[in-house]
Amino acid sequence: MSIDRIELRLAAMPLVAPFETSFGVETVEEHIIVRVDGDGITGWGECAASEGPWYSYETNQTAWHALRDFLIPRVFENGISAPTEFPRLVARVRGHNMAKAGLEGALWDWFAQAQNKSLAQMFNARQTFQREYTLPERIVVGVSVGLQPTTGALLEQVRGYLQEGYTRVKIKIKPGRDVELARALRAEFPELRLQVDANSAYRLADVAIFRAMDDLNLLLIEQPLSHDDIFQHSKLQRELKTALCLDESIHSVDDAQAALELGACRIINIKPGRVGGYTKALEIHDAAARFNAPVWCGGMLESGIGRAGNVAIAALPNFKLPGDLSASRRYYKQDIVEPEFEVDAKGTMRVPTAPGIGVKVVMKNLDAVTVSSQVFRSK
Ligand code: OSB
Ligand code: MG
Repeated sequence: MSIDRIELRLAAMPLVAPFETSFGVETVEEHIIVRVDGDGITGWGECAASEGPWYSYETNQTAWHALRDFLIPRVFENGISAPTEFPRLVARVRGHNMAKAGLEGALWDWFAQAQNKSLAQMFNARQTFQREYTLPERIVVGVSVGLQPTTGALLEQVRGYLQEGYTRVKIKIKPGRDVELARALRAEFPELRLQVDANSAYRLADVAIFRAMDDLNLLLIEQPLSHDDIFQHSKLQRELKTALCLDESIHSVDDAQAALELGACRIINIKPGRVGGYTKALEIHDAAARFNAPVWCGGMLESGIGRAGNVAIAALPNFKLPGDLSASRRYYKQDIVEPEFEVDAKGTMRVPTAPGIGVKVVMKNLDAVTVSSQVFRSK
């Protein structure tokens, strides 16, 4: 079995509505789509980096560079016989986790199809938390709602999502737009499973803001402090009843262990892109379980290609909280896969069962959003 062709495409996908966080606004999501071919099988992956280095230092340009000059040549030179080998194969490349994850995701899809298994089955076979675990047909998912121009507009957005079936809502906060938003939502929806995400916008000195949210029965507070901090978060967690959850700060299983041992958080947001792919995500899933710490699957506004793998991994047993895995239509007018991802009236999503990512890439739709592409071949 061998992969002899790899293609990168920069895809610019217009969002149905601008997505605003404490670090900026996005109106078009640009992601690199990775295609691997060999032995008549095509595998697809998605790199979650974006245009600018706002959420992480990676951008589409740095990811393209890492893929073209280091990661793709490594796969061609060395060959690969299982996607779980990928992290070791590219370990010499420091960082560039999103670039790695884009290629690794395509390899997972390729190998899963070669074995006629779904990604969820592949992942379940590798997790060590509950060996005899039966995969669910559907998982409960959540929706991440960006900052809105007014509190009224936020309430209206959330009401709309609840009507669509979502049962867990995350709102973005930033200094000046925090306690008041959380309070307004709590007053309007007393039973709602609600959480907030600060995307690193605060300092430890802002502890009073988090104390003010401590009685709102939030599921968690996500990444309040610096994107590269663990220690200050451990100090903040000691001041609060509400669980902290780290996103930006966790890049590896070592980071996850350090954070849990230090008490910097009680919950971890696993984004396969941020941690360098599904193999690493599985390790963090297992490590968190040993600390009795639940994990959930974060999102980077992925198209159906990246979403498929995220939904598959979110079906594992220690993904105990609903992920940021919303319906295709919450992000895009038209997804690049078929069938699109849908959320039912109970706020659940089907876990694909067909081989590989389990959804078909619609070439016409992908071509329509492709801005540039490059093909690489093994010698
Ligand atoms: O912090 O979780 C985040 C989107 C882009 C960058 C960072 C984040 C997010 C989200 C959206 O919250 C999650 C989704 O894909 O629905
Ligand atoms: Mg986050």
